[in-house]
Amino acid sequence: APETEAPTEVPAATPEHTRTGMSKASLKQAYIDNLFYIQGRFREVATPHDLYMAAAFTVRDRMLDRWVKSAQVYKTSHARTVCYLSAEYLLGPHLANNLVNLGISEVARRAGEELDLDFEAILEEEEEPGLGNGGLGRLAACYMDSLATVQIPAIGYGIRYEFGIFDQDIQNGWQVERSDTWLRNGNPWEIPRPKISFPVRYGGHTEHSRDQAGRSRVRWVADMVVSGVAFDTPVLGYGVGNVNLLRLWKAEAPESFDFQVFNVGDYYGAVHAKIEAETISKVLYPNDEPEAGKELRLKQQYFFVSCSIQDMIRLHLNTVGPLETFHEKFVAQLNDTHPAIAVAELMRLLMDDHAMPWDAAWDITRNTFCYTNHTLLPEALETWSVALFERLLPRHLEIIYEINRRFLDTVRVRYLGDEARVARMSLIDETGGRRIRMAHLAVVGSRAVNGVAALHSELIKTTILKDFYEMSPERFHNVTNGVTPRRFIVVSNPRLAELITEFCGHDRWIRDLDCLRDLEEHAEDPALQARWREVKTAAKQDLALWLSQHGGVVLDPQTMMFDIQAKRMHEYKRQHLNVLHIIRVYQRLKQNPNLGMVPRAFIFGGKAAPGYYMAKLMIKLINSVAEVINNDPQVNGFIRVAFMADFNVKNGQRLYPAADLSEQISLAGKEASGTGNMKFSMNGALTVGTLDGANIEIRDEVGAENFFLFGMTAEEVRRKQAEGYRPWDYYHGDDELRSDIDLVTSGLFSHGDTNLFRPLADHLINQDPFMVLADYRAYLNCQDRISEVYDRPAEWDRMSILNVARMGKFSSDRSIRDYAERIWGIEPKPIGI
Ligand code: GLS
Repeated sequence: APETEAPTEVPAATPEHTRTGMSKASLKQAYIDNLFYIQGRFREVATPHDLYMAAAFTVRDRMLDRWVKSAQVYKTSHARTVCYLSAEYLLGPHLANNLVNLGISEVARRAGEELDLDFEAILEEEEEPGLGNGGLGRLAACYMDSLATVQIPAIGYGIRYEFGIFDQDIQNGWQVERSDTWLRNGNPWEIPRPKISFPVRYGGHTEHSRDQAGRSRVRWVADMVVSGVAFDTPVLGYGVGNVNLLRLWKAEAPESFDFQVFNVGDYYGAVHAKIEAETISKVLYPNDEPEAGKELRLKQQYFFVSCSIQDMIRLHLNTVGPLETFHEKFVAQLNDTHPAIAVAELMRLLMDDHAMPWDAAWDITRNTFCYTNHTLLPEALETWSVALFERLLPRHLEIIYEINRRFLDTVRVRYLGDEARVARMSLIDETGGRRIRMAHLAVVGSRAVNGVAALHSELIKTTILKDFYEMSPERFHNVTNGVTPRRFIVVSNPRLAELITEFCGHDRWIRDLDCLRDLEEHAEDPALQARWREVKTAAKQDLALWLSQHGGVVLDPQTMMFDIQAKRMHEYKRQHLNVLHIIRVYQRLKQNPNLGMVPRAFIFGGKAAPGYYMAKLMIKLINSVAEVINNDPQVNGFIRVAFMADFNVKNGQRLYPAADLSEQISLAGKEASGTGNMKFSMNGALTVGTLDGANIEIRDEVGAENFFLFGMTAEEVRRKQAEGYRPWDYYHGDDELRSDIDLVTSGLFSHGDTNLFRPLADHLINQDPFMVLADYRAYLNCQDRISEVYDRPAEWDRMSILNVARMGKFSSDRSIRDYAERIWGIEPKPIGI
């Protein structure tokens, strides 16, 4: 195409230029070409999806250009590489994020305008890969972004689930799950690598023998084999040339048909085997459900771990050479215990396939892995029955037994006669049915163990891993979680990003979030405050418009405080405490319609695990309360309640910018870190929160005076539980509390049905495992204080600005630098543009 742009544009485009050039002209030409050559369409007949695909390919070409260069540098320099092993990656939409990281958002937008494209509609067209449940999976995605940005060579390994986290509909107030079909229309961001594929075996038995040198050898004769095929997604860092690799495995039958079976005539048997193989990467398991009998889940874990370790060994043999230096080339981070079987798998491959003696193999293994714990909740600590292991992974069970035998011997020598300790530390839980403790396997097989926030890392040492900490304290660390400011400020809140850049006088904060401190000096500047408020109100308007179009709730962004709780539905996160506050305000307004109060919109979002009854009932309660309040003209000028269906990354990006108040109200000691707390605060929301997880550090950073604290400390919780907590006493000792709970079961919110919410109320009054009643009064008092401050805009704005200014610590870039320096021992490998 003839070049008609300004002289600064590239000259007459060569094919190379239009394929990868960053000028507006190149982008336009590339877009048209991609629409034509990849989608087989021209502008006039293209569907919205065609238009999106062409945009995605145009962006992807520019990433691949950098990717190839990164791969070359990494390979020739034998760069030490982080392998992040995670069963979940909650990636969110790629297109807008990749445009930002490439630094071409603006020019692409202008190119789109000149092509008469609706840019927003194209972005909306993307289906997000929801390959994770919540915080843990999203953290993995943030870390992939930061690894590339901080220029650390890395591979993220995981599973290419055909169905990610379910889509949530709300019908009659209840959650209804729909299967997520994100791959239905194709995924332009991934590159299939059919030639990078590994066999993964299950079942069968082992045969022990001796080789000619008299060394013992083991052969595992499996009875099922599937093939793991790599699908690669490039992950580009912000403003750098580094592109890392996210390699997700898809399970396939080794051949399209099993010819042996086919030849003896069992055609349908062969087809069945193929289906069984493909089932392994079919669907992501929702968490918060009983683990019982989920054989497929264990198969999934072993599947992606085995493929990943085999791939690492292949890479090592191809580039570096002898496996004795494997741990110098790679460090493998276990994202929770889901990939913990990797410890036994690396041992197996080194010993059985590469004839390495136990001690050498163990040395390498122990120096390769590091383990991150993400939860203290007992029901989330993975164990697998020995019987299941024996059936599915007989060789691994032998290896685990041997690891355990050797390990427990060291425990015995260290703690003479303390057999109770030996039993507690064993990899096998012998109480009840025999079960393998995956966290113990992960700890014993790792060189470093970390929690995800300061409090959580301390609690690990005093509770679930106390014995291990006492034995080797030097292996325990804390790395506080972080989130990427690219996605959670620049992409989701461009107005705020621009305002920050204007007042800081630079945009360095995007890669060095500590630079946000430059805002502090403007915190009381009326000019900034006015603009700050405009930006917040505009985001609230966007959200209000969206909510009114999706679900029909009308909120007033001008007058109402937007009070938002968005996260998975779980009793420990205490959405019901929030609801009790809403009911209290409602009752106050009914008693005194002239109550002068700050109008509030209470907004919720979050999925419940399909099998978690109480969490689903909480969703129903929120929607039922919403229905009554929103339709009551006596109060609905002051309060409204909205439940945003299908909280995912994309919808989260609509919520974070619009929040005035962020609800982080878990029972102290239960939320390992939380990361939503960081996303809200980075977008100028003030937090109402307990001293739990990263809330504590957020409060330390932003200043106690800029944080609304309430509730018991983890230590107070522990003491109260030890003394015997009696929620009944709170219920009877506080008239307002009793009246709020009684209103839940009165039938008001359930069209006269007094049974519907009875299980929830009874559970609170009688058990209340997460101490909602004990924190109720403190929460209400705090909320009253919040309303008062909100009434003083200059004070609120100042607090909001200071929250943003002091969020530097919570960039995932900082977390990754912490890991790199303190845990991995790995240096950046900068690649220029
Ligand atoms: C989680 C924790 O519950 C969160 O507090 C934490 O922020 C997240 C990432 O570390 O990990 N653990 C878990 O099993 N799911 C989570 O979201």
